[in-house]
Amino acid sequence: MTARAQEARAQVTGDALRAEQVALLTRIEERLRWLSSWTVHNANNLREKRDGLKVGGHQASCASMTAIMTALYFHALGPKDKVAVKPHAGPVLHAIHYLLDEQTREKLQAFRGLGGVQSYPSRTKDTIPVDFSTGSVGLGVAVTAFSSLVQDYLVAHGQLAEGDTGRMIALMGDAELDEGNIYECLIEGYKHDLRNCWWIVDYNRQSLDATTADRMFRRFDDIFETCGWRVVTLKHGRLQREAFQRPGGKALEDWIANCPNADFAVLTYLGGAAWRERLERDLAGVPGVSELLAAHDNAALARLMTNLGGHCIETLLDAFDAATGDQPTLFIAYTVKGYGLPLAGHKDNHSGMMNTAQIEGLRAELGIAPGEEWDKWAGLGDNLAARLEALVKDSPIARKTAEHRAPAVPVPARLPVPEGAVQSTQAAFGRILFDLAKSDAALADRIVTSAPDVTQTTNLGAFVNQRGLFRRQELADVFQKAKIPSAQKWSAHRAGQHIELGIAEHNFFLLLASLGLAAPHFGTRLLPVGTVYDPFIARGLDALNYGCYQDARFLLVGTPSGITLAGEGGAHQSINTPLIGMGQPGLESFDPAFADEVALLMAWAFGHMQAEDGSSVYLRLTTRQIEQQLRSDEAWEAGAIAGAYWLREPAPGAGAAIAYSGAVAPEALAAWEQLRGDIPGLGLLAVTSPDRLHRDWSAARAARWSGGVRRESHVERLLGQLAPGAGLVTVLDGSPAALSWLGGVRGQRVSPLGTDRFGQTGDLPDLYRTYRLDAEAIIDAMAELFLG
Ligand SMILES: Cc1ncc(C[n+]2csc(CCOP(=O)(O)OP(=O)(O)O)c2C)c(N)n1
Ligand SMILES: [Mg+2]
Repeated sequence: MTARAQEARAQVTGDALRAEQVALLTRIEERLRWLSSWTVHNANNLREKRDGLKVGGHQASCASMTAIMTALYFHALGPKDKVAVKPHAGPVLHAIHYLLDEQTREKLQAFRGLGGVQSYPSRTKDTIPVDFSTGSVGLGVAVTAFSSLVQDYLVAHGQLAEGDTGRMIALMGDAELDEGNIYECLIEGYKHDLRNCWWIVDYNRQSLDATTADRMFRRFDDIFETCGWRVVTLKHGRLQREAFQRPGGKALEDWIANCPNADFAVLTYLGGAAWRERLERDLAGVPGVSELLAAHDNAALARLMTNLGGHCIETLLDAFDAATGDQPTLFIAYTVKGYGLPLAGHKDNHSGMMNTAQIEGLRAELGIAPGEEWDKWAGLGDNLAARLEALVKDSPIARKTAEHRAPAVPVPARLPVPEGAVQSTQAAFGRILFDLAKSDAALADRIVTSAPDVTQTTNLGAFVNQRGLFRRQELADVFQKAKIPSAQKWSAHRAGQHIELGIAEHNFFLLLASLGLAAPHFGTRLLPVGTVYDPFIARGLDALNYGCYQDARFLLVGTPSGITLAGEGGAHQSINTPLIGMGQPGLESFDPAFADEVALLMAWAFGHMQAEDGSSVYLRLTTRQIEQQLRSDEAWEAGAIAGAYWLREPAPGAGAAIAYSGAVAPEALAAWEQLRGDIPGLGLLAVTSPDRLHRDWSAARAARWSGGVRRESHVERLLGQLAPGAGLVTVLDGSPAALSWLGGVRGQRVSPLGTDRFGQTGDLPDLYRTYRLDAEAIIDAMAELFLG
């Protein structure tokens, strides 16, 4: 045989194999469409209901993506790839793992019930492998870009072999393209030379409320290409492309190109007869069109018109195969929301559900007998079922290894306390990190710092001088080369340990989430330390919550904070962050006052971030220089970690105490000095963590009610040293509610001080007086408690 003949034969064999693969994957797509629909139907219509509430689920959003997910999971996905799945396509992901025998029927039947499959994929609550939790749209998309960056960081640091890298993939809805965080992430990604990242858009041109604006056509291509992405648009399926080649086909193609999204959706919903009527009208007299239409009955015409790229397995396989190399790639896969369901195209289909007759119709259409709804390959015959089973078992995703359990990084029992009789918590934090950076502790090598353009002003600069900026390509410090004096000597190289970010705080929190998942994702534990101006935590709050929800582990430092920031004024002074710290699950927050507390809490944090039942940690710091405490022993330390300790022990049964948090320690001490003559045995409670104190109190109470171990919480023990009717003055530079609850612990009277109005510029004496945080305010509050 000649070489050319051999080539031709190989082509024929290749085509036949592809056709076989497409035929099998088409069957799998049907199963995923069925199982996801049935899971939602079962939970809403068949399972017993006790509360009259809608269970919910998104059949149309699932059906929109089943072909995309089939082609991805059973063909394109490599064992090292990681995927963030569009939240409302969660049931499809579970159906995939059901086919892989990694999900149980019981869990699917309990969809959206306690202990069942979660509404949206969850790393921590679902039992199948979930690479990224999703739910708040946009976040699961952008996080993949930051995880690609983390992967590159590990490669550059010799912690991950280039051959063990994968693509970080987001399967996203088109409405996610409306979220601003996507574009912040694009810009940051471009700066960091993002690679190995795929975003696949389920471009059904419907969001929750509406069909999307026609004007956006091609705009996304421009935006992404500008930021260095390859854009692959999958507009038409094979049927359509073939039809376009026939006489009249070009007119049909143009008609589709110009059809408004809403019209396309309406016609999709109405079906074949409506398509025919409209096309006959719009394309009347165009040569070839009536023959083209006549060659399709109504069902075939509806199939043709909805044969978009995102529903054509062959088109998807070809596109995924062709996207070689590591350039970040956006696939815009045109789809129909509710494809293959009677809900297809209807504008209300986001939460719409098939009624019983409709789901029965789909069941019959797919050849599934009543009672066999949960059977993986029902109605397909043994031969086909065996081939499908084999395809599923042979797919790369079936070879995916379990997530890593990275060994812990040893943490020194103590971190040295910075010297100095007068210090701020922020400076102490910077100094402790600097000392670590100079040390050869294993811990220091795993710390990765980052900040949204506030590296210098949050005292990370010294660490960066020592350990360098991370860049895949070396970048000299031009100022240093030019011998221009500067405190910041920031050369960028592959071994650098600071990831420089632009000012967008949202990116910063997503990066912390990605870094904080390095251990399970890539098998190397990183200890991320991120600093942000405390009030701007609010800018990235949803992303912070997102990181915590996934159990990512990081140390967040909010600094400077409160009205203690004085000169910067009301727009920069944080007020409610102590409440954010208390209210955020997965984040243990602290408001320390002294440098030795900071050292203690940082050492504890590096351990807690690695503990099985640990969490992320948040330190709220300030630039206020305060006089340090002389300690006679280490007895205070356990209390400081638990959330509070007596800075001045009360006499047994004392009638009052002052409880303070953070920067106002000097005012609390001054007031204590002035009052202790009048109130014998007056206590002074240093509350390092209202958060931990409250959590422990709640847990102890809950344990009493639920038959758990009966124990006294730390705060009950502390306040139990006072008289039952004692008076408490609480004070912090933040919302007074963070401490006012202390009065409820033992029913003691409380007078809470704090800030509950916007701050303003001023010097500290003026501001503390104006906002009633000074010693005089504390004394007045105490007097009021006693005199009424
Ligand atoms: C941040 C955020 N806002 C609002 C919602 C509520 N919500 C869930 S899905 C959705 C629309 C999704 O449309 P699209 O991304 O196009 O997905 P489709 O279902 O069309 O595939 C909205 C508004 C959410 N989950 N997250
Ligand atoms: Mg959509």
